[in-house]
Amino acid sequence: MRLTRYFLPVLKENPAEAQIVSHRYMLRAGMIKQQAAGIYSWLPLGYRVLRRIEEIVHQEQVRAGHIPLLMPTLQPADLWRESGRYDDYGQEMLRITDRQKREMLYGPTNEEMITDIFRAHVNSYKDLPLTLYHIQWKFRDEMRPRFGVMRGREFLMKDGYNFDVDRDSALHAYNRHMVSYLRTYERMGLTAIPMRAASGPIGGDNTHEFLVLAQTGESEVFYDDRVTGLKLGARDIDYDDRAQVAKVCEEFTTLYARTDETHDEAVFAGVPEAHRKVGRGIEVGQIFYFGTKYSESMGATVVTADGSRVPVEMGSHGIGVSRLLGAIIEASHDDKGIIWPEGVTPFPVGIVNLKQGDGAADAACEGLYKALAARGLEALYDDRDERAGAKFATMDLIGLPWRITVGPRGLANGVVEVTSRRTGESEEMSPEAAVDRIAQIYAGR
Ligand code: 5CA
Repeated sequence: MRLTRYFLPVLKENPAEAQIVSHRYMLRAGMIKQQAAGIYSWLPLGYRVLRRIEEIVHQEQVRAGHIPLLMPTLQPADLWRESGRYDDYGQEMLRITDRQKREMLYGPTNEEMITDIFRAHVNSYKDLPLTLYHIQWKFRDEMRPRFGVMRGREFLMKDGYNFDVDRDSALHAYNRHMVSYLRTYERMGLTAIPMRAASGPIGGDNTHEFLVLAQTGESEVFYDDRVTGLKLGARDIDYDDRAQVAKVCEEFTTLYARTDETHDEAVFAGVPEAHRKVGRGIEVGQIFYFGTKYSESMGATVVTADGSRVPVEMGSHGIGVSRLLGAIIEASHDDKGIIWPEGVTPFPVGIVNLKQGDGAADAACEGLYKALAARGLEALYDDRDERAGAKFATMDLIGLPWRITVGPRGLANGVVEVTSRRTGESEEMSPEAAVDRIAQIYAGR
């Protein structure tokens, strides 16, 4: 993408309404625009990151054997009357009446609708296990929408629902989600710690939240700091292997890590003092096992091997897709701007032309741009007629992890400069070597 042809409405001033760094940088980098309290347009740069995050979520869900579909944002109120949640949900639910005077709502979550789909089409244990998920906009009329996309009213969520014939299978589905989430967050450059949590309006007795440690997080968290060193890494997971999946979950949930809702001082006191930490965290996901709460009230049953009919065992599992942009920025920035992890960056690399209009510099930039494209890498080429300082400031603000700087002086010696946004370190090399270097960094992504 050539910057002169792009739409990147960068702000020079700090927007007064933004209280936390991620919100500030998302506005300044021209990623989002507020349209109403807690409701945002996703401008091209923000939309690219959002799509990238969605893609990673999809890949890891499919890898775990879960199946994507898409349910609507609007739902009939009657479904929610069946589960009893229509009245329970209170003012957070946005209620709408259509022209036929039918009561509708903008879905805050989809347990009822997915149970309705299930009961219409599945009848036998032979069709199980089944996990369906979607990535869809939700609406919750939050009392205090704030911090930009962190606590929006309209927000993008991945929500998945497992259907199993018995409790053990449903717990395996729970564990599968935990492991797939660990991998999802790691690919985004995040350490998200599963913490024992409370279930709230979703219900159920087994639930974990995934928290990214950050001073600006809304949740108070209590943990043994050795959990922050756990990594799933590239280990090979067989999602059908119940024992293996359970073992990974055990590894990640044995050390003390809880939110204030489930915190227990007496148990916490058992953590060696040097490792006992109290901090704040951003909740980027939550998984629930709730058994037959919805299947019983809504009549979603299956015939078992012995011919009896039982309500199906369920759980639901969410990732805050739009919130993740804020969480990633909170975890990865400096005073100049965002530092995108390679996994989610809107563009893999930026090209800065120090002297637009100089024949050699322009030709070298074009050459780099095309050579990168041929390797499947879309660079953001700053081809504006601007001072070098302004170009660097824009690149630093929008946070592309790598920058190639091209100027007449370097070119006279046959080199360009490759700079890491994270470390600030630069290295001179030939344009060909620069393309190889960037391609190598992103190989296998
Ligand atoms: N049905 C279940 C799981 S599918 C559910 O709704 N879970 S949830 O309430 O925990 O939401 C899932 C995730 O969505 C949360 O972990 C959080 O990351 C994100 N989320 C929730 N509310 C908001 C909000 N107002 N703004 C942005 N993200 C939100």
